[in-house]
Amino acid sequence: MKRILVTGSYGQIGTELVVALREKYGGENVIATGRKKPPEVLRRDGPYYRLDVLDTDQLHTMLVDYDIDIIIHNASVLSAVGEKNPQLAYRTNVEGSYNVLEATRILGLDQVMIPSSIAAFGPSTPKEDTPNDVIMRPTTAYGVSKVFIELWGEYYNLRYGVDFRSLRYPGIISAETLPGGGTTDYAVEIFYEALKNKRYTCFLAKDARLPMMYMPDCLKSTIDLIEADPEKLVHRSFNITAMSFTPEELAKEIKKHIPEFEVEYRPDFRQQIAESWPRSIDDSAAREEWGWQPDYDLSAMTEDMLKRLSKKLGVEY
Ligand code: AKB
Repeated sequence: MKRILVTGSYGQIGTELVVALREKYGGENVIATGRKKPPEVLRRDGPYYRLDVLDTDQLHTMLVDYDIDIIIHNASVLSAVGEKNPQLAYRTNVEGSYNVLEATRILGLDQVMIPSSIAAFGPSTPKEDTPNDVIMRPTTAYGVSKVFIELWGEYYNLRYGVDFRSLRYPGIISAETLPGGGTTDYAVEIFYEALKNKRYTCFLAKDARLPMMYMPDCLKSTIDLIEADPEKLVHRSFNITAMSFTPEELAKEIKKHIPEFEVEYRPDFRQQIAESWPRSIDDSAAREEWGWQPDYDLSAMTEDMLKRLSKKLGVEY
């Protein structure tokens, strides 16, 4: 059985990914790490430690002491926080990922997975059905850091045979842990506000269409790519998507379940970030090379989100 270490385990994706990995590979084989206090769900079924990936000694020691085969490096500063503090985005995303790739190379780990994002694309990228291999000139600190990760990872794959894999996540919608500091965060916040207050003020324009994915699909795609046969991989960084919608379309879908729900649109600086990203994504490379297939569309995701969140918040609708 492979032993996996996950960084950024206490974030939106990390929390649910560790739970899913532990179900599949066994609690003791999945080490959760992060810099915050771990949520209860991660303290129950397996080891958890404080780890700062900028501390290379600590990183190498942990990888050796716990006999790690695969590292999934989820720790990242997202787009909106990155625009407020580009230097922090550089240190965390670029230096942190460099340290993880170096550790993988030096220690000879079996595999390293570092997520990328639709933010790796920029205003000069075709916006509709954005192909896997296309011009990438992002205009955010976060996007620039993601291009570095993809290119450095692919370089290590070619030069040293490091088994680097990456997914360009779209906005991820989930009911367990809130996202922090992204441009697509509205698509999670809107559900909380719809259930709690029946009102939401959206920080993106009503027609800001972006690619999105529900958490169960995010987990499935991540585990599928980790397990994909390396012989079949032509690419190392993959577009991935499940749906694309605007805030207005999402609000309309929620209104089918909560008719009194009202949304006001007050775009802030995040609108400009959204405008620099693709509106829809072509993920045919992922489908062809490792059989990617999403399960949730907008209506299935909305129904499930409302069901789970209403239970969690103790609110009827
Ligand atoms: C963000 O909005 O910054 C992230 C992303 C799309 O990578 N959710």
